[in-house]
Amino acid sequence: MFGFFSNSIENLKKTVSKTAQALIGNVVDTVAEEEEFSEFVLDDMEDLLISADLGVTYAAELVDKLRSQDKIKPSQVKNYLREQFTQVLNDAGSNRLNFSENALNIYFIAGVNGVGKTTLIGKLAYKFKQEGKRVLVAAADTFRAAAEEQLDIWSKRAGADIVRRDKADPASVVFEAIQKARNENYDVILVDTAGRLQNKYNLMEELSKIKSVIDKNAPEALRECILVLDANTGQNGLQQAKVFKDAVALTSVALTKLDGSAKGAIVLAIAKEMNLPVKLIGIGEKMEDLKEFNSSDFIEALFN
Ligand SMILES: Nc1nc2c(ncn2[C@@H]2O[C@H](COP(=O)(O)OP(=O)(O)OP(=O)(O)O)[C@@H](O)[C@H]2O)c(=O)[nH]1
Ligand SMILES: [Mg+2]
Repeated sequence: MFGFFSNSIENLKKTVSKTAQALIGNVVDTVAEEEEFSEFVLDDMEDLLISADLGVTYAAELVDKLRSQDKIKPSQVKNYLREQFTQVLNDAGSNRLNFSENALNIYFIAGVNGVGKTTLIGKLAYKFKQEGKRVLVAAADTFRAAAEEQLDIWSKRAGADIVRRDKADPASVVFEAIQKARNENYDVILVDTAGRLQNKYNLMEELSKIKSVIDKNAPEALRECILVLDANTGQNGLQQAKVFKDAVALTSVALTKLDGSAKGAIVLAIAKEMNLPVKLIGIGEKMEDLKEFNSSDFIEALFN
């Protein structure tokens, strides 16, 4: 599917190099030369995993497994982490973006303000256009003054069409987009939503209202509810994921701004704590800077 964006492991390695150092390099440097997993060594390891943004619970779990065994030696710590991380990513489910040929595909995009929702939609619109699809974007962020204009610019750039109604109710914009897509045979609707309203409660209310318009009018077309997270927010992203998961049934995560981030371990924390697969990664501000996330490539890039 993503042939157009296919990228070498070498580029991915560059993207995750800071994460690899924080998460694996530092642990290996500290642990591998030790004779055994003493309490002292295990404490150091736990601290390093936590500061790499793996999360307190997950870091403790990884260290506890080493505490209660004597088969794995400190010199094998890299391999141990590799096995653990591989399993967690596999358990969280497939990384492939759901898509059905010859049907309408709706992607609902949510996340707090500034994480990169609108940019992701521009990139996704472009990707689908490159694949010859008919793409409609729905400007359901009617709260922030410049939001619709920004989406308009992205959709023109990508060659997609847009439904926008200044200051209208976001749910009605999505309703209209679904009608238009049906009447005019679109393949894809990308729904852009607000990242900030008067308060968090209002935002969650609005998101579930938009979601229920889709559930009522095109339940068979809803392909993904994607939470967009900024890789640099680290553990804070996990808190965001919990709030959004309660409001709308998330199916996957898009991790943006992974370029240059040292906090890419959030991919693992999200898989572990939320059981959500990361499906897309943003690695820059340009239209082409979107990649399909692939667990085994990610592991490969982290560990080699
Ligand atoms: N480096 C980098 N910057 C990104 C990436 N994705 C988005 N950005 C930048 O992040 C900033 C915010 O992006 P938006 O797409 O406007 O974020 P948003 O979530 O729609 O924001 P709101 O509509 O205010 O909620 C912009 O300056 C983007 O260029 C990425 O993958 N890498
Ligand atoms: Mg936006």
